[in-house]
Amino acid sequence: MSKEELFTQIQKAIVELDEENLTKLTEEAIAAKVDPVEAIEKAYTVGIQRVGSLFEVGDYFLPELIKAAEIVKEAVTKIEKLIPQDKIIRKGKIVVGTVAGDIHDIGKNLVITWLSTQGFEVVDIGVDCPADKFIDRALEENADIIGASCLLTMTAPELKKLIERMKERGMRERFKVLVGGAAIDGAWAKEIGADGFAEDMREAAEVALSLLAERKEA
Ligand code: B1M
Repeated sequence: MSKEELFTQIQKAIVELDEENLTKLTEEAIAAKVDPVEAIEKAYTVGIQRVGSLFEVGDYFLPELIKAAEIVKEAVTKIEKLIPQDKIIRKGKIVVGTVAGDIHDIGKNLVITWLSTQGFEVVDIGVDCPADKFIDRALEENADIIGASCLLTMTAPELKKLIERMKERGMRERFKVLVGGAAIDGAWAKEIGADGFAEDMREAAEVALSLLAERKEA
């Protein structure tokens, strides 16, 4: 099977919630030593986004959304192991979580994996994190950057709250703030005063690196 065909089959297995086939196809992808990031972006992410669209139009319901998330999470955990580690230098420390009220973590976990493989030390603070949890952990860990993920329009104001809480606590200059997730864009990130926005996991590492450089210059 060609790589393109394999990716199409993976997307199809996700949309059909066919766990057995997805496991088989994921093993095939691993045996074929596919580029893990390409597979994540072009096969698994596209598949779960299609499930999201079916949910949005009412063809799929919450149980289907949950099932799709479970099988994608498991498959991505296996594929991620193919990502080579950049162990040369520790570039910086980043505390990453999903905002309060939001339990989506597939994208956050991918961002964490990618940042880790790019030389960042990452502290995962989980999902449903209030603003103070980000700040407290960043202080405890002596982090350089706070990274916040947000998938729901309803919880996007939590990102604004995070910046405001940092200001209230006199911490705004202490940490750089990187935000991302399907519910927001670069314009919103700018509007709330975040230091950086990233569309995907690769961009997250690029932006985190530039934020680190800005910190060192300051
Ligand atoms: Co939900 N969900 N969900 N969901 N879900 C969305 C987000 C939605 C768009 C689906 C839809 O209607 N089309 C919609 C939100 C609409 C909106 O607000 N605009 C939605 C909804 C409505 C809900 C519920 C409210 C449904 C309900 O209960 N009625 C509910 C909310 C629960 C809650 O959080 N309180 C809910 C629940 C769930 C599940 C639990 C079933 C499951 C999540 C399981 C899990 O994460 N463990 C789920 C899923 C799977 C989705 C979709 C289908 C897929 C999300 C995903 O994993 N994408 C999603 C539809 C969609 O996104 N199109 C949807 C794949 C992942 C690789 O991409 O997360 O975007 P993503 O991450 C990317 C980038 O965004 C970026 O990099 C990542 C990797 O490249 N990125 C960052 C992410 N975080 C970043 C942080 C950074 C930088 C980049 O810096 C720190």
